[in-house]
Amino acid sequence: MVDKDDFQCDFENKWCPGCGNFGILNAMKQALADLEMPPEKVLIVSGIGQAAKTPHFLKCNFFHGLHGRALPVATGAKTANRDLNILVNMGDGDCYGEGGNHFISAIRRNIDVTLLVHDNRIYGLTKGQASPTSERGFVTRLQPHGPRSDPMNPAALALSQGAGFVARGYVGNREHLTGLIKQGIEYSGFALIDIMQVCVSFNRVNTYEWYAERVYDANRAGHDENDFRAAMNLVFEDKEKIPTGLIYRKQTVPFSDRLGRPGPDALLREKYNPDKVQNLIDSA
Ligand SMILES: Cc1ncc(C[n+]2csc(CCOP(=O)(O)OP(=O)(O)O)c2C)c(N)n1
Ligand SMILES: [Mg+2]
Repeated sequence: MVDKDDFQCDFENKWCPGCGNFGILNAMKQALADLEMPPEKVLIVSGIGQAAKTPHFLKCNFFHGLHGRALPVATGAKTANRDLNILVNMGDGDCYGEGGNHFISAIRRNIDVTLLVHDNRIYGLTKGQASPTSERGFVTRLQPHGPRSDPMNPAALALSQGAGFVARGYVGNREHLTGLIKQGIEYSGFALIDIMQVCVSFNRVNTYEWYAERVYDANRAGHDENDFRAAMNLVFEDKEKIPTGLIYRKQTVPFSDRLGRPGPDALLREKYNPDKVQNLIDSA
């Protein structure tokens, strides 16, 4: 039996008291334990930012890489070892800004990972600049008039690029978020969970109170996650309400199955042979 505490790691944590990241960390542990995933079968990949520190606080395999580049690393890891359950933690800046192109490519390739975006609408680590999901006019110390650009719509972008699993969670609703993470892990293919995460230090607009007035459970309100048109309508809904839950799900062929390699984890079992590599270099 796998327990939530099996993932407990006592590395010093410097997230601010009240940070929404704690809720995501706890929901991840709960989801992994509920699914009976042994830590040695789990790999967490991240980039750079406060969100990207999440794997430091989980006792399992992890790779903390470059800003915006978590998804290419996850693609390589999954391609080499299909047995790994891979979760990717990225911030809104990390994923939708610096790593925006990788985000689109990962969707189109349908890499078999669960992407958790800690979407706090701000660059937290670098102390509060506007991110791709900040509203136009969102004033920061760097942008006294706010950004001039309109915010990105990650769920709509993911749907438009053919994503087979698109969900939106909220840190203030931990049980609901845990359920979405579990469904994302169980999904075969690329799963996006865009998580409304509160940054208590640098985003004084999108607070717990602000979300409490807007967030609702779309599935409970009758949304059918199998209906693509309904999903598209939902993600363009009036901004005064924020639908959360499973927005869209369809069956897809994951990237590892598209490669057509013989065994399920052949690359992992293949012995490293430097002569073969040298021959390849010499023949170029
Ligand atoms: C190539 C590169 N560009 C810029 C930075 C500076 N930088 C570090 S984290 C970050 C953005 C963090 O924002 P987000 O991804 O939303 O994460 P959060 O801290 O809000 O969780 C930036 C711009 C960097 N480390 N590397
Ligand atoms: Mg952020």
